[in-house]
Amino acid sequence: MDLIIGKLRRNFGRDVDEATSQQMFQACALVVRDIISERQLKSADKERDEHARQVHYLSMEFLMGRSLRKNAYNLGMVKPLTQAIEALGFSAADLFEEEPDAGLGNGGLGRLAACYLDAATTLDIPLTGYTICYELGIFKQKIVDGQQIELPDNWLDRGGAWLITKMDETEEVRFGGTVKDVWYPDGSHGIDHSGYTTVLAVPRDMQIAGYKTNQANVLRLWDAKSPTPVDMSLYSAGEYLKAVEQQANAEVISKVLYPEDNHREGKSLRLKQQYFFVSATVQSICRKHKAEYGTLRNFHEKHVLQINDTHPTLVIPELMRILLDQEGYSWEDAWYIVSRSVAYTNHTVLSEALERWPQDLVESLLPRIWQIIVEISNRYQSELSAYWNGDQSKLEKLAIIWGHEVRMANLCVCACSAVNGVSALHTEILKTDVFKDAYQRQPDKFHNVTNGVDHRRWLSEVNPELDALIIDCCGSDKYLLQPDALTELEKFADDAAVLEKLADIKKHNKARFAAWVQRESGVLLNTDAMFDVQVKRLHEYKRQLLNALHIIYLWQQLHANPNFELTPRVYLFGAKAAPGYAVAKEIIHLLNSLADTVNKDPVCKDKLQMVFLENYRVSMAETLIPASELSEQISTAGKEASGTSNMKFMMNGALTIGTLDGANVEMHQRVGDENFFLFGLKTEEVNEMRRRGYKSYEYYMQNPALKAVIDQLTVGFDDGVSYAGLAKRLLFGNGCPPDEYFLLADFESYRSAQLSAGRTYLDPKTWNRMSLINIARSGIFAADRSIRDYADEIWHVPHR
Ligand code: 26V
Repeated sequence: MDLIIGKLRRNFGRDVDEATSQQMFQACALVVRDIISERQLKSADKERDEHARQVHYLSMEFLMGRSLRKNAYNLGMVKPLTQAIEALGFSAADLFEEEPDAGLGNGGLGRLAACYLDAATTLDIPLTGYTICYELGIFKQKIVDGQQIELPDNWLDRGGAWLITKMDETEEVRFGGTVKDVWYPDGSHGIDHSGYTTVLAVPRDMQIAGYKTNQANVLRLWDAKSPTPVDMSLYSAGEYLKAVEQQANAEVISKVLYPEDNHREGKSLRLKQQYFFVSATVQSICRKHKAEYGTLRNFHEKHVLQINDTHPTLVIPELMRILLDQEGYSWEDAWYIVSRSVAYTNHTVLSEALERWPQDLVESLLPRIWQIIVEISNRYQSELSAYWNGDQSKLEKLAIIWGHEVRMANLCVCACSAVNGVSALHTEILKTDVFKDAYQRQPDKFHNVTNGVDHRRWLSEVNPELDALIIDCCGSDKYLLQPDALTELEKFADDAAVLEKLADIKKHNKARFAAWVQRESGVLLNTDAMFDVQVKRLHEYKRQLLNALHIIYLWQQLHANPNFELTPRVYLFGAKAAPGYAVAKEIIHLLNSLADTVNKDPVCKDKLQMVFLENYRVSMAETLIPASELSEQISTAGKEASGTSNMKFMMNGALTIGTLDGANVEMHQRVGDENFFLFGLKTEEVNEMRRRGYKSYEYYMQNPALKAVIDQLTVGFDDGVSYAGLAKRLLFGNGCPPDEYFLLADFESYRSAQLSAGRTYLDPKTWNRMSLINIARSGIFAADRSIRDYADEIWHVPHR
């Protein structure tokens, strides 16, 4: 308590009775930060003394969410912190709500990185995360007249309390200019790079605490700064505007997170962002390594650089550049080190998301890096040509540079010691399809590491009552460090008292979430109905539209037949659309039009409610997921690499209605048909139908109920807006194949799975038993398990 008071006085010049809750939040954050900092310094000293091997996790995104309660949790001080806050006259719960989400990510990929920081630290692995210190995180979503509006997310004013700026560890990153070969008198070769623009990369470190360990790690966020605040030479020449412009050009690099998710955006600013954070990161690692060892010869023995999706691929040529140009190593020596230091995780098979950069952009922005890529590409071509006896079709598919573009995934596959997918099915698709030929040539390079989530955050912290029940049943909190121990819960699958408690907990969580929604938006949720939830980025492959079509069907049936069988439902949606993704935005509009219509319709009263939750984000998920009963994981088979919210729902006792896609396959395998509402085409069937020429129109013509639903899109709803465009897209396509994601083909199967979920819900004993089994078998989806897999199979580092 004294520590908090001290921070208030020294940092804000306020006594407790004058402090705003924002200042109070920041004071608490600073106190907690100090504690982690001390630990972090000790961890770093120990690692240096022991010359420990280190992991570096490079990711354009870390979707951290809030940190105060989480850090307190890991330090075992939630109780004392809460007591101190309350003793000072504040509500702890309200104070935790004061913290803005650190929204430095789009969705699953960024949130996964955040979960992995926690797990690696908890497992005593020296791991550093690297990303960009975006001034603006993922945009804030507002719904106005049913449509998405984007607002800037200025998180740093308060969220900045977690960051420690290390000016003395600033790195310089160079863009543009020209490169010339130089030969020195001794016959050696060098590179002269001139006319470049320098941008400073200033580290702002976030300290990461582990659970029940003294280990602490760092997430390093690079902030872009201009080397001269305003270039005075230009200023005196009367070029004031030019000087200011130069500064703005440098600092714009860390201004904003690109909000495209699973879609390529060939903008030069995005490439600048990638090189900026990668170059700063590699230089920083090399600088520390040289200070410790005096040479980079043993670099690969001491470091592994994990490339999170292809966004940080430029680490490969950047490390080559340092070894060649600064250390003067031969190409062979440099390649030996680089290829043993990097590993790549693929997170998507969508072809529109696979990164390719135009040659002229790379060449003009990064002339030296371009030369190195060309050399890597040429050498790879010769190797492949020898292996495939010059088979052009293979060479074309595997090429790094092709059609004046650089293909980042192929560069990763070429250079990395390990390539992994993020679920069993996804890895299988990588091996048999996306990277088929590379796999055939080097099968040992390919691994699977199924994703996992931080179960301490996503179960214990956000669902304290469930945490207490588990501890009570299992006799200890062992599951927190050994998630597999959750299986002990299964002994209680037929224990009526435990099942009832489980149901009570869900009820409380529903009430808590409903109260939150009412406070935030005034909407009143029917807590007696089943909470059926689909929250994730809006993308056609995730099929929010299939869910909507089914709701239209229910609504029509209620009209046609007052006795229509329907278990009361509240359908909850949350989804942000990429600002430039028109179809996704239209689907959001549809969800809102439909929700308005359904909610006002007397025939739906107490039976059917539908709510679009504005601005879905990590902190919303933390109260929503514990309150959820049915988890919608309904992507077209073969499209969702893994999914991670599916795991969070499972841990919190929601049942899944889902396709055999991503990690759903492994969830279904663990709980069996009887504890999962499975539906839809399988990956192979989807591929087969695509080969044969899928005709969605036939489903439309042969199923009158489905036809009525699609026709309703054209007619529209109460607000008079027509969604004919979406109907046309489903039936005829529009610059794309008709119904590219097989909604019509899966409709009947989805309808019947929905019906079955509804019926099961009416039998609480069965439902609660299924729920308990899902929780008990969810341990395998803890991030601790994933990180152990990475540590053993890819990083080769010890762990607890
Ligand atoms: C791609 C791009 C392309 C360029 C513009 C910006 C941008 C931003 C993000 C991405 C990443 C797309 C890949 C992705 O997010 N994959 C998701 O990864 C999750 C964690 O492995 C996984 O659970 C999801 O299934 C997968 O869609």
